Amino acid sequence: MAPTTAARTSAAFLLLIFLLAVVAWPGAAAAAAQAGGYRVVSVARAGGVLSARLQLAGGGARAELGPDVQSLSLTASLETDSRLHVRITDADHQRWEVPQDIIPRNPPHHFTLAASTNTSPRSRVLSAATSDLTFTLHTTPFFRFTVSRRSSGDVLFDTSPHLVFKDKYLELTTALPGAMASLYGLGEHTKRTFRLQRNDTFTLWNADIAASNVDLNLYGSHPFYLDVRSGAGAGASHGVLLLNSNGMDIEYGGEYLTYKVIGGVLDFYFFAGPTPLDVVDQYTQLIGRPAPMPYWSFGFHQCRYGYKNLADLEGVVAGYAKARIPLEVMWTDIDYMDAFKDFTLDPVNFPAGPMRRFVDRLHRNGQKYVVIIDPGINVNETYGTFIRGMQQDVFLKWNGTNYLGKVWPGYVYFPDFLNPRAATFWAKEISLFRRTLPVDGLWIDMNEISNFIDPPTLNTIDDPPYRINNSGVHRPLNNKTVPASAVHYGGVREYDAHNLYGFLEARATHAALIADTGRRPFVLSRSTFVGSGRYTAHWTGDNAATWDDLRYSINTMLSFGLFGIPMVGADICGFSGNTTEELCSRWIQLGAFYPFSRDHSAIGTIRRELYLWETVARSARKALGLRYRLLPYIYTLMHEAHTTGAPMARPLFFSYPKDVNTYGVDRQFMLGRGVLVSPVLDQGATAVDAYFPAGRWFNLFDYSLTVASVTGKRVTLAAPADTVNVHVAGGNVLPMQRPAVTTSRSRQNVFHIVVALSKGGSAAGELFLDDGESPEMGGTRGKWTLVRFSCETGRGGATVRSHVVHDSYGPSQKLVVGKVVFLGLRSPATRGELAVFVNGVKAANSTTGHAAILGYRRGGAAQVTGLSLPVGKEFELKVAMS
Ligand code: MIG
Repeated sequence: MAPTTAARTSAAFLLLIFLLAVVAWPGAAAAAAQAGGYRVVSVARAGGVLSARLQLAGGGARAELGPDVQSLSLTASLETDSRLHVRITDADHQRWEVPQDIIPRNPPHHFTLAASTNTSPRSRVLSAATSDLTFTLHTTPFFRFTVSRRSSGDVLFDTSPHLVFKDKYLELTTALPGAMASLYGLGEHTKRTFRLQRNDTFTLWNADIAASNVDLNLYGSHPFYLDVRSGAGAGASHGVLLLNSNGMDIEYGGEYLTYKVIGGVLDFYFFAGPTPLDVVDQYTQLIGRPAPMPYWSFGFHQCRYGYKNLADLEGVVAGYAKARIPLEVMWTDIDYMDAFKDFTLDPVNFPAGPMRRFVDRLHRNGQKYVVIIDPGINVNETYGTFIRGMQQDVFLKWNGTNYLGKVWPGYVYFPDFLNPRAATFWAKEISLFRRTLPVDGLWIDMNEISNFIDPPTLNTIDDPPYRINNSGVHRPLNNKTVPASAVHYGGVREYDAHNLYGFLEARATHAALIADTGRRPFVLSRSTFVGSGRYTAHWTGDNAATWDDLRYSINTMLSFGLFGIPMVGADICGFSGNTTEELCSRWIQLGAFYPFSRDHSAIGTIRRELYLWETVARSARKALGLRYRLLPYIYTLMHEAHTTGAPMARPLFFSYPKDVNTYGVDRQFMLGRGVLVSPVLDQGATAVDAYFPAGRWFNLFDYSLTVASVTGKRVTLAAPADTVNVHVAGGNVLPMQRPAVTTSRSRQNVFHIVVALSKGGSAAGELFLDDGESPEMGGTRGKWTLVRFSCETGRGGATVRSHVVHDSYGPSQKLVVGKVVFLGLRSPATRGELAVFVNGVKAANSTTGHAAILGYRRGGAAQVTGLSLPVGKEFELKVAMS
């Protein structure tokens, strides 16, 4: 039937206004070639939630990708004073969404702010007095929306009218203010820079692709970015999450960002900031706070793929002891298993009895033991784990039967962790195994899921019409994983849940360890998703022993801090390929400051335990020595991460958001607020070009004042072979402790407080203490102590005060501060005129025997030693200058 004249006229009219819209919208030039777009047919507000119905207009777009969804529903709600939620989905059909138990969400109409709306002929504005975010729904001529910052008027998100919504293809573009916006996140990828570069596509589809490949989709999916704005009000930051587990390409063009997603819904969360720390706080409030990690996990870890037998392991442990390099945790890769079957031991090379005695010995020595497990369960009628898995029917299905994959043990079935029975099965297997070998943590690998079989692509689920840029060459979804058409518990398609597998396995493993040990679990997962930090640490996967990968490890580490997975590190000395003495030496100098510090390497490559070269051993002793001195500070950062989401390893701009020069810095990073690590990242280099934001910076190895500047400054630092540059910024108090070869010993040692004074003469910091292994960290049931330190300087001298915020951890009364080091103290008029007062009483060597000032150096380093101040008791220590 021919269309009526009226219909033809209105279609022509719509096309005209669409073209006008395209011209009006700045980033729309690229989109102009294709039609697409929706009209707003109704808008309503109820209880602070704006709802709208959108109707397809303009004849649809990209017909080759399937028919458009005719009618969409949109809801926008200001869920908290710093979080805006915008969800767009099919108005008439339910679609796949990330399950509530993975990321619990507020149901719409609940817990939203009392918002108001303003209506103009062209738009509808949702805002609230307490929210800095404003949502604007534009109705004319086509639907689009903007998110802006009320306080500055800055437009943060500005969608194009070119919205595409099909069953297997969603597309949305937002305009960005070019170089005024610095973006970070959108992982997991190995990138050459931490700040995202324009004209790049970020593909998210979990894959077993070695991290040594730059720019490819790797093991995890995190569709979250942090946007830091320059210009007036520099440093204003916000975050954007697209909560969606389907495969996607995100194209970043500088002036725009386009999401091309192959399923689910458009579920956006905007986090108002305005500081970078605020953004991760708000983000982890939604996705879950990072799990506390046990104290021991901040010690140094040694691993290798290819340890031959128990004697080999024992030799490595002995090698560390002999070299006096701290070794906290010994690891074993798949080599320990009987024919690579999970929860078994190779009876010849890693026999149960001797292995048990080995682990007991490690434990007696204050050391720990961690092993790997893979998800694939060998199909083998004589294998207990397999038999029990079959009985409990826990495996992933395909075409009505268990999906048969292939990994190290040969043919395998994969536990379907969407099935609650799988978590129960898994917990039982872990518990049984721990009766044979009481491992302290578990390393879960290959959980993308990695499959040695390439399943055939049979239908449009395995091979949808839009091919994301999988593996950089638009490989089918099934490539080296289970089929997208495999079916999980509840009928969920692998197509939708693929990116969740690692998350679910980590959750099950975490729960299993808590249940079996009653202690704080340590889980290390290769594959991750939004919220995985609630359960697991992450390592960056298979890097190569190259100088490039040494460098890029900082980018990935910092990205995972943004993703709410602060416990992260790369394989120190490089995984694949042969490392060199120099590379390994520089790598431990950097890796000693990864939150998760582990040396690991691939089978068939040269060994790289740190004691194997004298120069590497020297670097290790020096760098790890500082790490162990800093453990109280690092562990306090874990508590901060757990309570506020703050990354442990952070980009410089987290501490100096107004300094735009920091936005591109990725060859240095900070631990917490105040410690700056400036490693050597180039072969042959014996100096480092380091950037120091304004302020005073003191070298943490020799306490010298390196920089004092009212502006940011580039400085060339000497970095001889055994040296890594680590500085503390004036204004910080660092709790430190005398080091030891294990953390259980260093934890008993005397504390040293380093007070790095700002130019104004003040400093602050805190110390968190607990037993390091109770499941809860802080909180209402836990036993813990939090002490805040502050220092003020006046004409009379400098006074350090401790304020006990909370104290239910008994040993805080026995552990003592033995030394306070002042950095940047104003020089006394004449030498030797410093006096110490402890809680108002003058402490002199001769009279009290308790405190003495040892030396005063240029740059203002003075130390007070011989103290014995219980950590859990408030004290005041004054250094007076007469
Ligand atoms: O197919 O378990 O990323 O750390 O050593 C390789 C052997 C499987 C990949 C991990 C790597 C580990 C290796 N694994």
